[in-house]
Amino acid sequence: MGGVFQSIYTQIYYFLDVRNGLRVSYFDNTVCLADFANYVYPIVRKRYPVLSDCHIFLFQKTAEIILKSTYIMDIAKRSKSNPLLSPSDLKPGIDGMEITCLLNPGVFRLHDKTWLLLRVAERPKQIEGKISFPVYNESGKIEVLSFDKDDPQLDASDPRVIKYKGQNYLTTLSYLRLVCSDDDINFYEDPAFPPIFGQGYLESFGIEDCRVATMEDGFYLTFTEVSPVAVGVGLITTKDFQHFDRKGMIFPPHNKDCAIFEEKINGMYYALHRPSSPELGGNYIWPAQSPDRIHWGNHKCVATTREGRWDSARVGAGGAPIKTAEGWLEIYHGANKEHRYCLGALLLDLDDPSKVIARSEEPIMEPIAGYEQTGFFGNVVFTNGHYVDGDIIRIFYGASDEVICSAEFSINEILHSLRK
Ligand code: MAN
Repeated sequence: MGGVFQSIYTQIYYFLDVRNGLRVSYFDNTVCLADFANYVYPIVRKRYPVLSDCHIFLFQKTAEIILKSTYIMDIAKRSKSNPLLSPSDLKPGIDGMEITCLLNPGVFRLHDKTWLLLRVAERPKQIEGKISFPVYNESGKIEVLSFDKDDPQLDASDPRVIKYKGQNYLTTLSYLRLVCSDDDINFYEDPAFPPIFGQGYLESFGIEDCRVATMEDGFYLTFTEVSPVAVGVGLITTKDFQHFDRKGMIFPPHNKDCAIFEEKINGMYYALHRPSSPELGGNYIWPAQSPDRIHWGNHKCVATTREGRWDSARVGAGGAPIKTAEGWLEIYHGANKEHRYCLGALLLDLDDPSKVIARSEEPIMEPIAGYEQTGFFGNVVFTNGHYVDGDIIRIFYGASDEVICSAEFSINEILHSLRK
């Protein structure tokens, strides 16, 4: 019997070899701990019919302990309808362009519907041997720039960004576009709600990854403004998503991933943001305070990257922090040096969000589904929007920087994972 268990354990490790992709083929792309039971135990039973229920129970417990203590902490329950939206589901919003990617939506509830403020990335149909992409020119009109792919001065190793003669450009131009749904699965556009395009020089390479804070005096939209001189955080407010008040850049470069807390704490507004300090420091999460949500101060650092871990290269806030009995819960993204983007959780003090109560050791969600591993930029799960319904957080997320998906977390389950 010992030999049988020996090989079962070998088998567990074999199944758990997530990092070389085996898990995907064995687990039908959407594994979580519960699925593990459904997939693995029947196989073990079939292969070792001699095992009694008691052995299987022991096997199950051992497997769970190994799973919890080693690799799999992915506790996201992905929608069976994923991906919910792909580039071909919408018509391009800019004349002469194609939609290349749908990414990272802001999320809010309005008129009993779920709304996604999608980031839509467009570019012209690509011609053999060239890289062409749109930018806004000085008079605010779309202009297409084009480079020869074999130009020795061109660095096009990253599908998202190119470098030419020392200047960085984005390979697509992003803007924000609304879709809504009655069932969180089928999303459609309402022509009464206009898209939001970049405006002015600081948005001439587009606007990206909008967080929507639903506050008592309206919606606060924070997004990345990209231009030849900077990446910073812009703010737009609206009460109805039909009329918009543009407040300009509220966190200067280099900064992004800004999530405003949806209520005041001790009379002050708070936000998480992600300044970058590449020479001394890095890409870390910082809370800041504000009397009015436009002027921000009292900056502190709450989460740095962790060498050798899943979040070793960059971390950034997701959607608005969620108030729980145990603290403000923030689902954040972390990427390693290979640009593999996962999600983790941070728990911050209810009275003072610059105090960290707990942080995920392992990701609570990893790119393990096929649509999360392959696409415009593979191995990415990235969220900046959700809504909360009791214990459930329904996140909407960009997978592989190409398609829009959704998944659910249990708040209790996340808090439990943080207590270990
Ligand atoms: C950056 C941002 C995101 C994007 C990820 C992965 O963090 O540009 O919009 O999803 O990279 O490419």
